[in-house]
Amino acid sequence: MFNLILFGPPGSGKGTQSERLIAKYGLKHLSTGDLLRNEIAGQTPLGMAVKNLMAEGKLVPDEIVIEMIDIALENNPHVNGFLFDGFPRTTAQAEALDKLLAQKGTEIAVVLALQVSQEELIKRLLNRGRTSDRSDDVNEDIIAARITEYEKKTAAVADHYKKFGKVKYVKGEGDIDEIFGLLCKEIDAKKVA
Ligand code: B4P
Repeated sequence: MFNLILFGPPGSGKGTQSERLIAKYGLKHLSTGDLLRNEIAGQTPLGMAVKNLMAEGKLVPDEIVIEMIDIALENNPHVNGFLFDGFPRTTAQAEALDKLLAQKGTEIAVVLALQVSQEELIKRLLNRGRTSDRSDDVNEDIIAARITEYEKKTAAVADHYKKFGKVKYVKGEGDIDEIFGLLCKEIDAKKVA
């Protein structure tokens, strides 16, 4: 199994690049953002519980996302590997993921960390807010709250995986195809190693 984490601040291109990577490498895409938005769209009790937090740009509680990932791993026993997008977002989530994968006799092969300036992140998210129905992209205050959550709680996830030498930084600004090429280069290097 080849499991990777696509890491980066909100708007760094995780969702965009994930779509291409899963098509090329045949990985199962697990985006906690998508899973949570599906719960909201389906008006499930879980969706109702997280709706306001997400709209305010705050992270949802660790127990909720860890449980969602646990179920998703159980439901996909025969895949080539997983691409985790937007998860883990806290050190507690990273430790839980490592444990769940170890129970299945596998681990994270690489963490690809997209690097994008704050100015560009805000520009991209406001732009998406104009064309999508994502309530967390509509104004600069909510976007700033998401970036603050990232700095306070999520940036530490890279430090967690750095301890195991698993983090590779990739320039996340510029042409989407070019960034995809850089990500593929890192994955291919890991696959032959
Ligand atoms: P996510 O759904 O993960 O959303 P995101 O961080 O905003 O990034 P996303 O992947 O959507 O955007 P992308 O960078 O691809 O999270 C949303 C919320 O869910 C969180 O705030 C939180 O509340 C909750 N949540 C999710 N997971 C959680 C967890 N594990 N724990 C707790 N809470 C959790 O793209 C952004 C825009 O940039 C797009 O419009 C795209 O077209 C554009 N773009 C991409 N690449 C570009 C490029 N190279 N050049 C120009 N534009 C580009």
